[in-house]
Amino acid sequence: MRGTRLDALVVGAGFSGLYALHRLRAVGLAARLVERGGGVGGTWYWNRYPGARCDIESVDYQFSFSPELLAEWQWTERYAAQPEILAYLEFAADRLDLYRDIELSTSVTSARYDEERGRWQVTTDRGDHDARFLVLAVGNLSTPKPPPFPGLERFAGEWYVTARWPEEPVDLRGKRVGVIGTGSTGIQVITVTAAVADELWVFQRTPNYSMPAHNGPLDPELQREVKRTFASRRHMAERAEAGVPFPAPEKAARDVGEEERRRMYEEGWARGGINSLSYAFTDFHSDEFANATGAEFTREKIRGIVRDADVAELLSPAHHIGTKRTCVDTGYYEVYNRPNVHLVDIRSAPIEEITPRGIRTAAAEHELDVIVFAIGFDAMTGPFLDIDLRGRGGVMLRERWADGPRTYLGLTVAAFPNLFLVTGPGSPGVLSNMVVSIEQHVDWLADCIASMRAGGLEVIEATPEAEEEWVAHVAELAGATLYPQAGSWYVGANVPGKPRVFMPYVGGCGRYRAECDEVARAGYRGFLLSRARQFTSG
Ligand code: FAD
Ligand code: N01
Repeated sequence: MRGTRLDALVVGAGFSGLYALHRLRAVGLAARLVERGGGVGGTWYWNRYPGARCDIESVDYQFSFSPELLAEWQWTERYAAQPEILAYLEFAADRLDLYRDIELSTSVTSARYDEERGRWQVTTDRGDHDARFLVLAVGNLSTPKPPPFPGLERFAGEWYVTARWPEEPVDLRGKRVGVIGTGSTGIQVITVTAAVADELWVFQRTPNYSMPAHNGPLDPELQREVKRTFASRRHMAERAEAGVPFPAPEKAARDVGEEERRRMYEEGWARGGINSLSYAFTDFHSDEFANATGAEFTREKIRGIVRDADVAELLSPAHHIGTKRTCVDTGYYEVYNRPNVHLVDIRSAPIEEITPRGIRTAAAEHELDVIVFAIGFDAMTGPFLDIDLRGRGGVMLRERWADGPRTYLGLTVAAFPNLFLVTGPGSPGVLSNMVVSIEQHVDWLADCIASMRAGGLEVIEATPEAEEEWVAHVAELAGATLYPQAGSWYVGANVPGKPRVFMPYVGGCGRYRAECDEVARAGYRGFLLSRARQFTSG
């Protein structure tokens, strides 16, 4: 088994894979890309559910590397909807002439590192590839959780998983719809569906904090200004904690009085967006008091919007705000004032089964025409572990990560030479504007490969010591915050049996970038680099 001989194989055609293919070509590699979906776009190809849109402002949630793309593309809204982001990625693939090296409707099933030849043998469901470098741009929210409820096969109505929403339109008008899940996805589906469904039943296990989007058409003048100043805007985002171009907070919550705190939160709420409140104070994610002020402010807002006090109470989250990804909405809490929307608390009365007629909880049976599963993803590790990956000596990634993922810089794994992960565990990706993290990761790995080629080197591999140190560093940073305390997908708590390890790097995009740059400047410190099988320490 050898297959098509390549310098690099990229897996995944979302933001990450498209940019990786472009950059690897630019450094002179014969590269190809394989993608499971029938089109490019990744997240934005699969998540066609009603209400899907970004929670980072459109003008920041786009590529920065190409002046041509930037000049030509016009965003229509402050937060673009899924069809527009998908169209943007198709436009980018077209303009960058990527399609000729993309194989769609193709899944990588396994990849084995051949030590003798220093190459990856990759198996797909449509043929094999033989590549020097393997770039897994497989996403971290791309393996949806299958519905775990007994009886689903007997349900007489229609049912949909949000991240596998069909391409043909689904008509929810006049139907009795049940939505399970109130994360970012559920909140978007619920808000839009409430206006069209006859009756909407929301099955909520845990409420989430949601900030107003204040979405609307993008002012053309503002867009022109953004284009004109884009380089400095992106430069600021790249050095900020969350990859967005806002100045870092300067004060701790205790440094200001209650009145001033409230004023700052009100200002944030009026501005809207995912960082409405969290950008107020330096210690928002690390100090109990600071965090409690933001959480209580939001709960007050919920009580102010939702007229039924019992429903408002049920919608009020108890976890530390921001330690699960904060949602962004357009009228979410308001939908609970509608007579056709019913909140079902499945914390106190869990779902027992799906019946032919609907959903039965421990308290009642709800008759439904449609069930929507917005129950999330096997996040961060799922897409990597779905592939049977074997490194040096046949070691399996599934075994190496049995107690939780281990990476060096979130980009590489010891014993898996010439393998690069994009936004892997141990990277700041999921806590940031992902496009900013993706561009940084891809630039770093492409520069690394270019520098290897310039030096006549063929193999790069993280040392176990460097990996160990990085894992400890990621855990230490997280331990100084409130993040690990939440039962979130960041710690694997949403998938039964998954190791409870806090996976993202919480030090922020700016610090992470500096650390990666320093590793490169020091001759790829923490890596072994070799010509053939003769290693030289980096
Ligand atoms: P993806 O877009 O997930 O692409 C990975 C691709 O790899 C997929 O198409 C998948 O089919 C393919 N793939 C996986 N495994 C295989 C395999 N074995 N073989 C072949 N192909 C494979 N982030 C933000 O920063 N801001 C936002 O506003 C935002 N909104 C989001 C909204 C939704 C609904 C979701 C689910 C996520 C959102 N995210 C957001 C996160 C989002 O995933 C990233 O912003 C970004 O789109 C990820 O790009 P990617 O290329 O890394 O991964
Ligand atoms: O998934 P989630 P998501 N029985 O895991 C519930 C990004 N994103 O798809 O919390 C009953 O957050 C679960 O309840 P609980 C963003 O990064 C962004 O919504 O486990 N309920 C929860 O309510 C986001 O964080 C946007 O108690 C079950 C929900 O389902 C990430 O993707 C839009 C259950 C899952 O929430 C994932 O978001 C969409 C069960 N067995 C996604 N299992 C933007 O706006 C799960 N739940 C940009």
